[in-house]
Amino acid sequence: DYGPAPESAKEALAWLEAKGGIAGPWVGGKRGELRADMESRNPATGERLAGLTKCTEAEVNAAVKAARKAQPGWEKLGGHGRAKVLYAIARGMQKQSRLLAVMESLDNGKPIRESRDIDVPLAIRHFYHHAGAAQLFDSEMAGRAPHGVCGQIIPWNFPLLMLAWKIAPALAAGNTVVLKPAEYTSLSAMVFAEICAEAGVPPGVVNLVTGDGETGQALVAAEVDKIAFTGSTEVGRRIREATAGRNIPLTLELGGKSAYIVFDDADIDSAIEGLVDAIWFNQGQVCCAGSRLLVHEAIAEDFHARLKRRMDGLRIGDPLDKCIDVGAIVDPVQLQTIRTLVEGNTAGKTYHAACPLPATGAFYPPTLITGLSPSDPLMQEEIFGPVLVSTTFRTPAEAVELANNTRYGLAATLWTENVNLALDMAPKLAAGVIWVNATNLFDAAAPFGGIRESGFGREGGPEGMRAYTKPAKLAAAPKEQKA
Ligand code: TXE
Repeated sequence: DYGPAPESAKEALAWLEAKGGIAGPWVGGKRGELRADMESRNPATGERLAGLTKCTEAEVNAAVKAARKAQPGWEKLGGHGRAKVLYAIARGMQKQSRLLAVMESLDNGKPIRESRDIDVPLAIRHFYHHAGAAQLFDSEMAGRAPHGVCGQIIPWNFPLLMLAWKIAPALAAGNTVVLKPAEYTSLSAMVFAEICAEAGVPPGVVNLVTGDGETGQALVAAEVDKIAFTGSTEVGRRIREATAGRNIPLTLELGGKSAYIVFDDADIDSAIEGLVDAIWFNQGQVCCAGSRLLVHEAIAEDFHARLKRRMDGLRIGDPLDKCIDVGAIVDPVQLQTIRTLVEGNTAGKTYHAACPLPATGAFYPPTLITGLSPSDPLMQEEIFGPVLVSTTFRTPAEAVELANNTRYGLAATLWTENVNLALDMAPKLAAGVIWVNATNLFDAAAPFGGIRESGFGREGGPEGMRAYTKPAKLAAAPKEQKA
């Protein structure tokens, strides 16, 4: 039970106040300098939640140094030793799950139902899974060694979950990390740092540097041995350019415009519920959001009519209200980006859900746009908001062609009762993840990642673990022979 909304918020805000009201770096097992260079606001109300230290290049380098110092000891602890610590982190997160969920919803604007039932439990599961992976490291990853110090940069849409995706496998493999949370959402990382200290994570094994893109740039330029990034395709490209010529392993998880394909034999009620999850989960701010609906021409009219009725019934409002389906957009700037994209569009037909919006705060109604041509910018560009675009198809071949007509390739969803059709379609779709009669399913044991401009590398599962290792022979080579 998360109690009445104002009570939960009070508790989280009191926690922040007790910590000085500033989210700052966590380096070498201690909080670094707290300065209110920037600030974090609650997007649902506009209220200031905390100040935020924007870490300088010198502070980033100090964090990398702390991670470097701690790495050999962490590696020598061995898989079983590291597993004990990872289990302790997972247990610590379970104990603090209420604080984590409320903090996440305050900071990001996502419905508490989602942070409580999805973000936080999945993040915890990631640590449990990787505790197991650490235990098996010496037997299953024989001949592999950690990279050393990993620089990790994460976005604001799943602050705690992305932190878990990055930190858990890196630690399991014997790396130490310097992670930069996104500027809009650093508060759950602050709670996480304290959980690490209580769980007995040795100082310097986990380091956090708060800040914006400039802090991120400093981390990319620092003496790290691997870089993992999740965020926009544009920044991913810049990181690739910045690291070109440096022999450094890089994984990028970037944007998407994932197709959600509904055939005429689909279970329509389920397909509509799936679509609610695909595009209105986390206000559509999901890299693999099913943001492009492709629906069979024979059922399109009826499908759109039923979808609109369902949209009208969505409840949008205070993220801390347990009955809310759709919360706030992460920041007014992001809200403006969505508005500009949708309102600048003159083609097709736009439908905004009739559900009432709160009078203030960064809210945007669930939106459906039909009748666009495949080359229309809204059919091609990631909107990263609660906006679904829809088009129709006649044959499976046409569905494949439309689905693949994008520069992205993160995910795709197929909805049909004909399993042979699904099995025939799946390999033809240019996407890293394909869901059949389901959507947005994630598991720590299953690798996740994209192709094309959605990035490269996998997170989760054995592939994800492997990305945090290299051949042990290379690790043992003298430094000058490494490149
Ligand atoms: O992302 P950025 P933004 C997409 C989505 C959204 C758009 C912009 O379309 O509308 O990106 O969001 C750090 N070197 N996605 O601007 O800038 C930054 O501080 C190193 C998709 O918020 O990519 C943050 O920690 N780091 C996406 C992180 O990169 C830099 C999730 C991501 O921010 C940097 C988020 C630089 N030069 C946005 N510049 C997904 N795939 O899930 C910024 N950063």
